[in-house]
Amino acid sequence: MATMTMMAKRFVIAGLLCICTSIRPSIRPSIYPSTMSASKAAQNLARFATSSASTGNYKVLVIGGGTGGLAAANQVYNLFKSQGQTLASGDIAIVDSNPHHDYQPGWTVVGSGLATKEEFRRPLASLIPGHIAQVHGRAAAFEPHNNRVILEGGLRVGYDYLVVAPGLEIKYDKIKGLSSALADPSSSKVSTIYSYDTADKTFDLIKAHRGKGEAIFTQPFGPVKCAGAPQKIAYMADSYWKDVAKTPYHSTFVTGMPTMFGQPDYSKVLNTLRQEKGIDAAFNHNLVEVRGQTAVFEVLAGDNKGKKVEKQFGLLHVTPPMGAFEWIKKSPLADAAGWVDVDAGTLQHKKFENVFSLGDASSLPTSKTAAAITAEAPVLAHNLVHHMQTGQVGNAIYDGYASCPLFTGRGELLLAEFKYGLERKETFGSLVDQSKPNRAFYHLTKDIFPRTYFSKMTQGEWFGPRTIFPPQF
Ligand code: UQ1
Repeated sequence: MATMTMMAKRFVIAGLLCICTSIRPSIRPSIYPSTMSASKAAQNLARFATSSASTGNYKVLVIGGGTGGLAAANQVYNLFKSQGQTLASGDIAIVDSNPHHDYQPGWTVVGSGLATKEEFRRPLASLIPGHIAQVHGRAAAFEPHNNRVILEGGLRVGYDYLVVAPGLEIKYDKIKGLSSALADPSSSKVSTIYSYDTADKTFDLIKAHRGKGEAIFTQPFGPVKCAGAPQKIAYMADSYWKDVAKTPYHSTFVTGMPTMFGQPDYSKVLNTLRQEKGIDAAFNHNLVEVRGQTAVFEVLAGDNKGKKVEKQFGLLHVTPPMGAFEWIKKSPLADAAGWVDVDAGTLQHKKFENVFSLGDASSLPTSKTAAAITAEAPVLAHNLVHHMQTGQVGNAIYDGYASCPLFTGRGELLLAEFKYGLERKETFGSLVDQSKPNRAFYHLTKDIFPRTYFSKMTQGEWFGPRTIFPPQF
């Protein structure tokens, strides 16, 4: 009977996964109600169209061709189109000098030896449709009072509306000795899945590890993108050594944070899971130096606060500290921590009404994940377009939805989903217990999401769980 129920649940989830991948969510008018007549809207648009795109003044300028930038640029374009007011080719531009776009959630899969890093890389230009321009440059400063962005090299680009989505900076240099240890391809036993360059080195090290010395997996104190990834790779390595290589090993998760995960329910589950797997842990221990095969940690809390602890390792997986880009930090757009200071609900800048932000660079007090973008981008697009058309920000409110699909081993994944206030907001919660790892979610994340990402999400045609339950703005 229990098996029957499990089979029925699996059947329902499999059905839902099919729906997820087969629905082509053409922007439904019900999601984006037109609030004014087309002619009125055209007049308002003309008010903002200060000069043609070819002179370098764009109606909507998007900083960053990453997950947030691509989703936002396309959703703004698609939204106008759905209202019968197609923007001219080049009215929207994306500023990015990167020749590539990487599906970064895939790097855990690469580090686990289950895919190559090339599978998750595309030429950036191939993801930017012809009607959206690409400015090949790197933003270096903002002049929001003049509606201008300054690029490296001094070029000034004007805009009517600005979307800031350049991501965050990985601060390798905050850990002494880390950069050189990572760069060393052979002798060093140090790697990270947080970089295209070393994601595959991670699996090389895991494969070569024969239990000689402790395997240490670190997480820094402070925000990092995909905050579950530091422990995901520990579980995937554990699973490889236990089930595939069948080698003896001893591994430890050493984190600068006080708990396994920010959301307390999932944190409890993950801590139990970690203990069951026999992975040791040290909390409030922040990696500060890598010296040969010695890792130095600073203790951040408790009786030993401020003390340094040294640990020898046979393998070290580092999650480097991360933070806002310095050029954003010193700009008028930044909050005290350097994030782009936007309203947590509307995604509009708190001081400059024609500036919006989403993703890792934003001050949104939620997890920095690709899944969060699925909920942020439609809110941003609706509110920005409404402002272009009426001079008032729209009424769409982001609830903080973010998700962390946590690989807990080969063939199992815990789908953590939550919103502001760390309240769980589970898509499949009425069908399955999302506080337990599940094989269907493993395949959804490993096999289906990457395809959905490149075919739909980067084109502004994917709304995550909202694809099934469309938002009502
Ligand atoms: C999602 O939509 C998505 O985009 C393709 C992901 O990949 C980056 C995700 O990891 C998650 C969790 C979602 C959310 C969607 C559902 C159906 C839970």
